[in-house]
Amino acid sequence: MDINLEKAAGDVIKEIAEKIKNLNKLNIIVAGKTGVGKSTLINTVFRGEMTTTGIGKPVTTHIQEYTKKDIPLKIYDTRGFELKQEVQDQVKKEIWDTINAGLASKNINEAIHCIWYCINTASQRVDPEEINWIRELSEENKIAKVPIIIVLTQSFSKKNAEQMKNVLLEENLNIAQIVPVLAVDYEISDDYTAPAYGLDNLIQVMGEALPDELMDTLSYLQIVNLEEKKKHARKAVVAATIAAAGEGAAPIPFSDSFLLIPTQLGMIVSITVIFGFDVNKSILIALLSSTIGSGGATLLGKTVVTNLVKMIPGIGTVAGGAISASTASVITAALGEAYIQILSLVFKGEMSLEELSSKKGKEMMSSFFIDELKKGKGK
Ligand SMILES: Nc1nc2c(ncn2[C@@H]2O[C@H](COP(=O)(O)OP(=O)(O)OP(=O)(O)O)[C@@H](O)[C@H]2O)c(=O)[nH]1
Ligand SMILES: [Mg+2]
Repeated sequence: MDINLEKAAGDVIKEIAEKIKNLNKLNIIVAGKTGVGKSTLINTVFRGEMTTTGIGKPVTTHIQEYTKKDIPLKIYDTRGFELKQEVQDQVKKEIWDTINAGLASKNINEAIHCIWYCINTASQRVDPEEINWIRELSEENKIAKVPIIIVLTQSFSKKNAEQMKNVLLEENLNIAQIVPVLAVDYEISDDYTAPAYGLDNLIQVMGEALPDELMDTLSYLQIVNLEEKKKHARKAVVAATIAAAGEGAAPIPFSDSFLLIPTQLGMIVSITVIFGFDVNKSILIALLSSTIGSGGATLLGKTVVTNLVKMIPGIGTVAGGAISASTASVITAALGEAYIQILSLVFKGEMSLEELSSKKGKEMMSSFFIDELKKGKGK
């Protein structure tokens, strides 16, 4: 049984699109006074520059929702939030109405998953009214339990941010976390620019606060935290490795080894979605041919595995026309890990997406794969 490389790559492309289309939608309310940096924050954390290129439409007097085609994210942006008691109460009520409408829908795609309350660190102090407002919001939240994250924006002074965080901590508010960030580099003087930081931390906190059903979505959407993507992608590798090994340790006949391929391709789909890159067919062909493909058109055929086993003694056995469970899992794990490593280089800007299908890209994938096989042997 031969698996055609072209066809496999084409199937993966289709499955990636399908998986992205079916991701659960993430809905976030972003609140805070005018000019604190809400839009800047949203546009730097998530793909799509939602608040500048997305479609905004009013939901209530003070809440505007932003969506964008093909992006599983909805941002509820509060507008005109001033510290006049009357307006404050109104905004709070509008937030509650929005949360309750989401709860009533009993649909994860309509629920509000998180609230970011933004305070500008550069303002030096938190108004007591603002603390009150957050307290009241978090009190009402006791049943709905929507995670509230206080984001200290424009925290170019880490010292001020730390002070502000401590002041807020002393208030014992019922919130998930307080996270200082600087979304974009901040020019302090001609010769000093404070570098952006903290966004990866915000994503880590989100990862802890959101339900599992939203982890793929969060990974796909966020463009600031590589470790979160890697961690999540490794879960897909572990799942595929277990599936590849099968329930028992029974050898997998070569005539059946094509059964492994869907598992491995499914893993490639998951990792691609988590990284969120626009991977095309030639990249996938490059990846597969430089790892589990032979020079020809077959994937994980007998010759491929026999050669790998010969080249790297200790990764398992090929006996009696069968591949052992341990060999299957070592190869699967190595493929997943090699793909994660190469995509990490793209994330860090050390390699372009186009380069992946070049000779250099293929050589790198191949060498990552071999290194991983060596590490995995005898496990
Ligand atoms: N350098 C730098 N500038 C920032 C940062 N965050 C916000 N700003 C600047 O602060 C100003 C206000 O930011 P916005 O993101 O528009 O603030 P907003 O909260 O969306 O404001 P409204 O939509 O009016 O409520 C803009 O000029 C931003 O460029 C940051 O992290 N770094
Ligand atoms: Mg804005």
